Amino acid sequence: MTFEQLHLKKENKIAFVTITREKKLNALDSATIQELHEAFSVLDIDSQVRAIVIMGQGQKAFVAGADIAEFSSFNQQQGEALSRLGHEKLFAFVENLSTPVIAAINGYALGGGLELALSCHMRVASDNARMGLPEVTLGLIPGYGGTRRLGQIIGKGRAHQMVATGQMISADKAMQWGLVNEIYTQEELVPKATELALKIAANAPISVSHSIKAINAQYSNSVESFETEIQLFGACFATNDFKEGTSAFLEKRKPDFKGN
Ligand code: DAK
Repeated sequence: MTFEQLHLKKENKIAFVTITREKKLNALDSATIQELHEAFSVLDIDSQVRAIVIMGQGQKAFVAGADIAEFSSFNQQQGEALSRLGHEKLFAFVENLSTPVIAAINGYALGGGLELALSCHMRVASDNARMGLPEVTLGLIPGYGGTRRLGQIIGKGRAHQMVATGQMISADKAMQWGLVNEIYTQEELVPKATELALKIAANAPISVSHSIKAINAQYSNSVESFETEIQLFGACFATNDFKEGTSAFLEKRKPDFKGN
């Protein structure tokens, strides 16, 4: 299986998935989302793979968000439809895999990038990592499950703060808030994530996969919350502030939001 946007390696029952759009800070475009879906689908049924580590290429970013250039011209229907597709192909898909996925956050994890990490079963980070959901600075809200999963992991009040300010937090703060399980130096990050994966790989695979299902079941009693997010996210695409926010980013200037 060959990929254009990913690199895949398997070693000692661990699979390593690296997103290779380093020049765009590994931003998630639809081709990358599709490839991730294919890679995770294949790895999840590979009996030789007991845990998966995902990271971004380079030292700067895990994933700096969904690809703003790709969605800046979308309308409400397109925004809503693509949010739904993203949930199915990647975000809910990863969360519900039988194989545990560890996000090794090696730099920026922003917007859809942080949402991808939130979908993973565990998160470890390098000490230079910066995490945030900056969607409100673009005239959007998180559209890939962030409004549900962030609060589940760090608590409602902190989730409101991160989403409403759109500000990034440091690796230290993320550790303090329980957003990541461990922090390591950049050099240590992948070896330590591998160590964690190997500990999981030594355990009974069916027990591990059932434990994922059982833990997820405790948090998924409200299917409607994703539907609410999808519809409100789509509605943002009908606003002038969304056009202003994404244009300002692409034109490298500050947005001037008018509230309509
Ligand atoms: N999308 C597209 N390109 C991006 C990008 C992104 N999210 N993030 C970075 N890049 C590109 C930059 O445009 C630049 O490209 P060139 O100009 O070199 O061609 C290159 O990556 C390097 O970035 P910078 O030059 O900006 O690097 P700096 O070190 O100066 O700054 C930064 C790093 C991470 C602070 C900055 O790049 C930044 O603010 N990036 C954007 C962060 C962000 O707002 N992320 C998006 C969050 S919103 C959707 C579903 C979900 C979503 C949207 C739609 N649909 C279903 C339609 C989710 C939205 C989000 O994720």
